[in-house]
Amino acid sequence: MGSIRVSDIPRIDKVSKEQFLKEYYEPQQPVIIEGLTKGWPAYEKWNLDYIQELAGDQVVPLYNNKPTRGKKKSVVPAREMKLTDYITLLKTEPTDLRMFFYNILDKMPQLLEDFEYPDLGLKFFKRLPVMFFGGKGSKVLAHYDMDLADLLHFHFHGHKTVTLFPPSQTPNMYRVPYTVHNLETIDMDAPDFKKYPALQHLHGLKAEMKHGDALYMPSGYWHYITYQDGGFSMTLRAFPRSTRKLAKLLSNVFVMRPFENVMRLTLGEKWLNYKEQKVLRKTNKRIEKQQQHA
Ligand SMILES: O=C(O)CCC(=O)C(=O)O
Repeated sequence: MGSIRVSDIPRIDKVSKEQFLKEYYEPQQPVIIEGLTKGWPAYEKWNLDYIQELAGDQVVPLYNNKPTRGKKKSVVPAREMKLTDYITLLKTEPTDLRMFFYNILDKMPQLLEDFEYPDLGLKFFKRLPVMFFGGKGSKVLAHYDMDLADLLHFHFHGHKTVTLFPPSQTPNMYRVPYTVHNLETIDMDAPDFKKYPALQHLHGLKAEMKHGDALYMPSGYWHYITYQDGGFSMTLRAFPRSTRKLAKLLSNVFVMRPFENVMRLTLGEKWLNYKEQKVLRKTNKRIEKQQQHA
């Protein structure tokens, strides 16, 4: 066992549009902007009690930390619950139950009055402001977003730890073919370097996000998250503008994902095992060769 090398994600209080574009967007550098939400009503209002009051009656799909196996689609809820009961759980005990990609526009439009799209030069896709909820101890598997959007990720209520890796480190992440996540058997907090030697070559960026923090996650960045307390976040996204990334976005969403779901539904476990063994073998062979030539 070991631990993955990390440095701190830089923190700033404020940033102008020009400075953001030059120092963060163009070089694709993550940053936490602490002051961005301070003038928003959300900064004062958004906590678990407020969401419980606002939308407690909704029945919501919840996902746990266990990967879906066998002849099932890649993303299947573990259970459904009334939001009010789920939030009570978040406030009172650890749970691995999470809720994700909950569209504010469709599900909690009142929240739109509490925040604004920051003027940072990003062209936000305003149809998709989405929320994520997690219980104390819940984990989000290392992945990147298949739409390759530049993301502004805001956290509310409590703390969570976020670790990022740039797209250039994908060869050492053990990405499962036809997906955007890495091997589910890897524990990124206590990685087994004997079994997964490529992880020793990673160098991540880490931060503990607190209420109101805004994290800029550049396009294609891997993120791995552990909730330290029950809490929630909101992500605003700006789709890529380059033709190469747009083509990749379309192929991820309309070719890769449907293909993966068909293979899962027809071959199930056989398909999953084949892909997992393939990435493990291929990555470890490359690392072994590198070591022989070092
Ligand atoms: O914080 C979470 O629960 C997940 C966030 C995430 O994966 C995202 O914004 O893309």
